[in-house]
Amino acid sequence: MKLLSATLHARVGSQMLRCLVAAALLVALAGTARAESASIVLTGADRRPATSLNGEWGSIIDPYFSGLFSFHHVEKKNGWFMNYKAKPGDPFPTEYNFATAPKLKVPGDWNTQRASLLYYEGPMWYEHDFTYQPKLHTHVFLHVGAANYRSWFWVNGQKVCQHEGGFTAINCEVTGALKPGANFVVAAVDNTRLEDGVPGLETDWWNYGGLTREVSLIEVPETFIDQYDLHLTRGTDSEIEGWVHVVDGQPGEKVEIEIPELGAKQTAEADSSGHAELHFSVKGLERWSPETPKLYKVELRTGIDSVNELMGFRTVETRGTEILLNGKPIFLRGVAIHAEAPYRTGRAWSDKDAETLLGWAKELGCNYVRLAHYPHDETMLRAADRMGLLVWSENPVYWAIGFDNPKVLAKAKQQLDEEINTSRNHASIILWSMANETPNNPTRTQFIETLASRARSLDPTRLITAALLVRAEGNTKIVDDPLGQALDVIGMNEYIGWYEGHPDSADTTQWKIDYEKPVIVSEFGGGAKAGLHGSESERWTEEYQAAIYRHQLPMLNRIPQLRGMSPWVLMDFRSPNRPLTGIQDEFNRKGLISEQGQKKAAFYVLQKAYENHAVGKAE
Ligand code: GCB
Repeated sequence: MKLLSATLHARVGSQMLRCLVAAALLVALAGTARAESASIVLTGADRRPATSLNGEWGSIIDPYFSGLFSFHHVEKKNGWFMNYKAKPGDPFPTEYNFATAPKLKVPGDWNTQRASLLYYEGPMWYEHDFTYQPKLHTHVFLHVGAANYRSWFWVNGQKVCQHEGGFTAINCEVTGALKPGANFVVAAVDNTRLEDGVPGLETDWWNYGGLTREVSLIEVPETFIDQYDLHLTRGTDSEIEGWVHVVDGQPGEKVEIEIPELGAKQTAEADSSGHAELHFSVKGLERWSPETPKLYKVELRTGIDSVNELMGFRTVETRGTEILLNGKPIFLRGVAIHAEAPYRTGRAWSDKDAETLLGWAKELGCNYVRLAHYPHDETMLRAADRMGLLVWSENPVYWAIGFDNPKVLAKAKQQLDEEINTSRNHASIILWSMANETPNNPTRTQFIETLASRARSLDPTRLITAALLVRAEGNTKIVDDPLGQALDVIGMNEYIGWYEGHPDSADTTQWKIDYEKPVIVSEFGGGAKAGLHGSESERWTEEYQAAIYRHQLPMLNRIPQLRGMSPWVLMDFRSPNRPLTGIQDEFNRKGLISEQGQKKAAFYVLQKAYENHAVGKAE
């Protein structure tokens, strides 16, 4: 790569000269190269023209964290790996070389790319060469869809940012670090589980590490739109409201929104903080719903910056124990989904992965999916918008994390902010879930209440939920977790017939739910190995799993507030908690479909129930 770009430059000398002049100008404009800056949120990053940095990246495994935190090395500063090209006069022999190191595909977790990395938890170094020609009056961001779990980035040896959180996008400004011609980016990604991480030390999914989502360079003008929110006003079918935020604009900077198909055009002025409020009426709007997932082209402009969005408009609210979509009660026929890639396994990230997973949900008869247990890739949300699937999107607060640690709260808040600010324009998302199955104690309750009010203040247009645990007294299941007070919709998980009793235990189960709020049974289910057949009383057979579903459905109908369900889970997924040889082989087998796409008997039980509207109040 380096050689190639050098020859290229020799051949196009005059172009090179132009580049150098441009670079000089750029440096003059930017002052000295910018110091490391925090990652920012770029709403609709996937709608902007981008230069892909996907492909083969050199990779060096660093199990002792030597590159990050080496104590014996003179360069004690973080990241000695990043300078691997700056060798002249180096007193040390080169002990690392990305050019000769094995490659990893980006995007992609490392675990499923090399057998020796299946269980690896620790830092991995990545390097990629690219050519770039700086442009005047342009900010450039290194966009990383997600890197699990902590990540550090350098461009041409200059640190550009670091990030924590494995499921939200990173946007590092790299303008001052780029140069004309050959450039290189180095990333350190560490998937070590942390006691003060979110999630924490224990989960029931594989801790896939690496640059798991797409990587690109995004260029925006000097004055640009970083975030926006447009939605239909609750209680109306023709009022659109929201805001646009402009970076580095003048007070009074004009913002324009156009929805050509509706003949709607609206302008607003940004205040001194770059915030422009919008509110306008449209005629003839077709509202987005699972039956009519109508998306409009929306153009957002300020100065020479523009974002071409694709958006649906709908409202969601609760009334008593109802969930109303566009003012009408809806029952959420759903299924829970992990970001496990169908067929090839590993972390899902592509359009194809999204189309396969959500295609199966549609085939099942779903109008809704619970995207567990962390924010999924933007491609999933775009596909849900397109295919007409309502979405529950979840912050990775899972099981027992460090609820008493303010650092953990700050991390959970940061990931929630990133999730909401990135994904708030997807019509498909109706629920923000704060957490999954957390222990009932006051410290936990306060922690999650803080998140819930944060989510409400960021986005008052959606419903707040969490998957609660259920307790039992004899045959009665009780939902009285005080956290329910902070939620608009109560999610709850139960495993009758699997972790307790038998499938027919559901026949005699009674429910006592202390909240007059809509309830979603966010999980139920049981394991089966695809192709393993036997009697209904034999665990792990498809018949046993199907029996769980058959007995659950009438029981669910005895919950008066039941407004939705998302059985666990659409597809088998990899988890180190599931070692049973010959059956699980490190896969959670509660899928209705195996990771190789084989549908199990329970798939058809649920499909039939959804087809016949056999569960839930008729809409
Ligand atoms: C749960 C968790 C989910 C697990 C599932 C199971 O309650 O929310 O992440 O995978 O149970 O299979 O036990």
